[in-house]
Amino acid sequence: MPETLTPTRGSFAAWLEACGRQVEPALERACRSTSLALGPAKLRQAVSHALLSGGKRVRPALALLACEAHGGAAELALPGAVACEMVHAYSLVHDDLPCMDDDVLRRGLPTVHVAFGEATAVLAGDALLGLAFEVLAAQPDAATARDQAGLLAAAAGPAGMVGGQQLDLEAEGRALDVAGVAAIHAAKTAALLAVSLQLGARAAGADPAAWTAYAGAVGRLFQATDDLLDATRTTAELGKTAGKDAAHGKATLVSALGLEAAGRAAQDLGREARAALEDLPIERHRGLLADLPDYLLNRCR
Ligand code: GRG
Repeated sequence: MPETLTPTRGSFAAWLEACGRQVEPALERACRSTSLALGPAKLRQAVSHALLSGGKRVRPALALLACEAHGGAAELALPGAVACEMVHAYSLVHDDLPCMDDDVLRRGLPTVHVAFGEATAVLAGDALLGLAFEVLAAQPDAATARDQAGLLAAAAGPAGMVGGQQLDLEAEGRALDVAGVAAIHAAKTAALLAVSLQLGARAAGADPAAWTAYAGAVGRLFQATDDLLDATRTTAELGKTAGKDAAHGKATLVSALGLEAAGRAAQDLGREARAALEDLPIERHRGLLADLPDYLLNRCR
């Protein structure tokens, strides 16, 4: 059995930190070893700004965790981990554009369109999406690459993240009920978080479908806590503009339920995730996966 990245400590925060030591160099390597290295200098800089300027790296950490949970070596999951983070970085660049959420601050730094101009920001997002699939395609095992590419494309596309963003835009200024908000969360945010776990499972040769319930609940919990953070934290704490959801009339868990009930709904999602964990056919890391909902419920950025 391969050595684990960390012992099976129950703290997801410690896991995230340990993963960073593998993920950050892998992201840097991907910038050097893909066709990005052949692109124009300004585009390379904009992509690097989007991809290498911090971030919690939750999606890569989930990919590595699911792979190890099935007994696979963490590095087997690195291509999927890098691909998910590239899609995530692209979504943030496009989400921050003036035609979308129009934000100037991300991870405590100017957003890509502020630093490099709007047109280059659009192209940097486009480049990151292509690079994600380039990274998957470069894997030696063709069946893994094909399966992971299909899963990631579905999660990122019209029935997943991009479709969720469309629903999110259409919901601005409208009073959605909690089911409407949950549908947006499932597509806009949960799909990519869930597929991060699923790509990790596939890297270990396991069936990604087994993760559907746990991963979906964790993904929706992630956006639920994002809604709560936006309503309760400061811009300095978040490294991105706080209070934007209310200012833009966004349909969120907080707008649908109020702050207290939104907190309770988030707790319910945590319970849903822990219940789904019981059914996962994994060999290890149950403690870390059980701690993940608590990490999300207690995070402050
Ligand atoms: C295709 C033009 C075009 C636009 C697409 C896909 C898209 C725009 C937006 C995706 C939706 C989106 C940005 C959802 C937000 C998800 C979310 C909670 C992001 C924050 O993730 P964290 O907290 O961020 O992991 P860090 O900075 O830590 O990586």
